[in-house]
Amino acid sequence: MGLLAGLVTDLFSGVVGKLSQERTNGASLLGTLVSPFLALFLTNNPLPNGYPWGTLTDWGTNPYKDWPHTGVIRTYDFTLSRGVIAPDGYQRDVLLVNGAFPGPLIEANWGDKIIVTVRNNITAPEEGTVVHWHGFLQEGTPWEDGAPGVTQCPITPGKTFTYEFIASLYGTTWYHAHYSAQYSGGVVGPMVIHGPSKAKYDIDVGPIMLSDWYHKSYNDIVKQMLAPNGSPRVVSDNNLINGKMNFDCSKVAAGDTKPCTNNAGISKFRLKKGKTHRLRLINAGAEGVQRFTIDGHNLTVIANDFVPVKPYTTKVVTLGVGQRADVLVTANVGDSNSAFWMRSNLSGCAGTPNTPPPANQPFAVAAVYYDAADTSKAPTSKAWDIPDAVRCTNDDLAVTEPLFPMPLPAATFTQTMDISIFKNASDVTLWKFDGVSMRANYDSPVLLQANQGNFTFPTEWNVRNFYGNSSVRIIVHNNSPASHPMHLHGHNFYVLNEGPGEWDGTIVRSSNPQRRDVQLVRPNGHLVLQFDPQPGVWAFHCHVAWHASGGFFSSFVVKPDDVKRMRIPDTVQQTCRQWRAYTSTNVVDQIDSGT
Ligand SMILES: *[C@@H]1O[C@H](CO)[C@@H](O)[C@H](O)[C@H]1NC(C)=O
Ligand SMILES: *[C@@H]1O[C@H](CO)[C@@H](O)[C@H](O)[C@H]1NC(C)=O
Ligand SMILES: *[C@@H]1O[C@H](CO)[C@@H](O)[C@H](O)[C@H]1NC(C)=O
Ligand SMILES: *[C@@H]1O[C@H](CO)[C@@H](O)[C@H](O)[C@H]1NC(C)=O
Ligand SMILES: *[C@@H]1O[C@H](CO)[C@@H](O)[C@H](O)[C@H]1NC(C)=O
Ligand SMILES: *[C@@H]1O[C@H](CO)[C@@H](O)[C@H](O)[C@H]1NC(C)=O
Ligand SMILES: [Cu+2]
Repeated sequence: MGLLAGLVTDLFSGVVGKLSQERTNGASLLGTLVSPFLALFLTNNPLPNGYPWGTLTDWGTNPYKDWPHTGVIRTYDFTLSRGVIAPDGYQRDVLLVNGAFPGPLIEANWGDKIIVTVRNNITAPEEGTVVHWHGFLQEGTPWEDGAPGVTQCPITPGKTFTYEFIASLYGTTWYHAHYSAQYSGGVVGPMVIHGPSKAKYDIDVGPIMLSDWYHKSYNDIVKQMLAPNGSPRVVSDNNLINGKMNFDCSKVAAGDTKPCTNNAGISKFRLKKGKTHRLRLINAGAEGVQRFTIDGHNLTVIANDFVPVKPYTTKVVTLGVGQRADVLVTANVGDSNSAFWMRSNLSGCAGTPNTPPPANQPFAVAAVYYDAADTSKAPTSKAWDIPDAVRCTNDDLAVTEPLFPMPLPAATFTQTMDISIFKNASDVTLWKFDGVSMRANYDSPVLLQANQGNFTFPTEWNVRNFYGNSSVRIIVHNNSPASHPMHLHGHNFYVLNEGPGEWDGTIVRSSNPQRRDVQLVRPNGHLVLQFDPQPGVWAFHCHVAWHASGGFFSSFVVKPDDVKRMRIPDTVQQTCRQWRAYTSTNVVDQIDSGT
């Protein structure tokens, strides 16, 4: 008992952290008690009808057709650099956005324009980079999407690229590097787009980022995984809430001389007794499925990804990588001195019911304090007792109903895409998606070639052209014993059904199916989705960083005639010219698919 009790005490006793916030998270203040609540919206001038979005609503406005034209611009300057921090007490080399992990919050109102200048200051050694704005539709601006080899060339070390796009959807999302598995090394940050909400709440607690965490660099992980006879199974070392958690330093491998501090410090949150709070949950990890709870509290889900839903109450929210959930939590459990554990567990999702999670330490905790609670004391609450029957799937599609109803249109084309794992002739384990293991060409993005009117692509780019189809159905067959968070850029897709084995042809609530931008396909199961294309070239891939690295990635060309007519700003071509000039004198070791 002594050993186990010792371990539990270690992991749960970082309420007064042993390391400074600067040492654990650099310039980030997320997860500390000085991190402010968010305003319900940013003050614009004027405010028609009292809101930046005037009379538009989340229940009566079709957000794919109509959004506010605020004329307001939100400008951010990001510098990506190497740094050294210890998010869980184990010190390692990371990549930081403006010196912070997680990176700075981007905040805007629905309909604002967001302009972010990204400077690549990743040196010694140098790396290219690209930043993706997850979940934005990029209507008319697919070149701002940030997918290397798909929509742009990488940003050369020392150079900048300025992204400009309209926040035409609202809710909770994140940005992350999309170059190799770079984002798992630290290039991630939250985004909040304020918009209308039929569900009422008093306080916006802001982003809560959940992420598995690795003590090795992404470069070492990918190289090991993609070595001859390497294992496709990557195991994380820890699980973080807003970039923070403790680690049991006795678990550090013998011979590893990196400094490690027990009880580095966990995240803390403040709730106001009697008030209803909005929590913005984001799975910003590389691989693991998160199961999020707060002891004793119900969670009322009001949005999945960028899609407001009819509120439903649950004790646990399941999030695959890339997924978000906005939940309301009312602080009405106990008196104002109460404190509770917030928990996020990485779930064992590979195949059999008792598969251990792909993590050495899968249990993240944070402390939640009501107004008058002593924030130097650890909570003593007990975890919800939740049956763990289905751990690799999202909430039942029967309960996740969009607030703004949209009936499923007739599909004009159906494409089946199989997921499989194989060994290539060099004994390297890779993924195939619809028969191809993808490898991007950093020098030649699909979008720029398509814009020239050339739609003949090398097989290894794994491009599908859907021409003028108005609604495309995709049947994903998972012939692998792992679950995969499937993500389509530039769209909210309809989720028609998902389950084990083969699809039986039935559709869940065709009058108004769930829409979102990431959905889990379960091990050896199926996922059926459909999307109404908007012109561009859009990545469709598994969001597990390691699987995408192993080739589990495709791109969709849609409405090619419109793509040909697009007038792409010269800065996009300039980024390619800079990159080609750079790579003509520097060897870029493309260690994986590129994305
Ligand atoms: C660029 O990165 C280096 C560390 O690699 C850092 O010392 C320097 O401050 C960074 N520059 C900027 C402008 O952030
Ligand atoms: C949680 O929700 C359940 C079912 O809706 C309800 O019976 C229960 O009282 C709620 N608990 C709290 C603490 O609000
Ligand atoms: C999370 O893990 C804890 C053990 O630390 C367990 O008590 C709890 O039931 C788990 N929660 C879920 C939702 O699986
Ligand atoms: C197998 O895949 C690895 C990693 O992508 C690659 O470096 C190697 O060239 C491939 N081998 C063959 C024979 O295609
Ligand atoms: C179209 O692009 C491919 C490379 O993706 C190239 O091999 C081919 O020559 C190009 N065709 C034309 C007509 O330029
Ligand atoms: C839909 O896409 C398929 C697959 O590329 C193509 O064969 C078909 O012609 C497209 N239909 C229309 C109406 O463009
Ligand atoms: Cu995957």
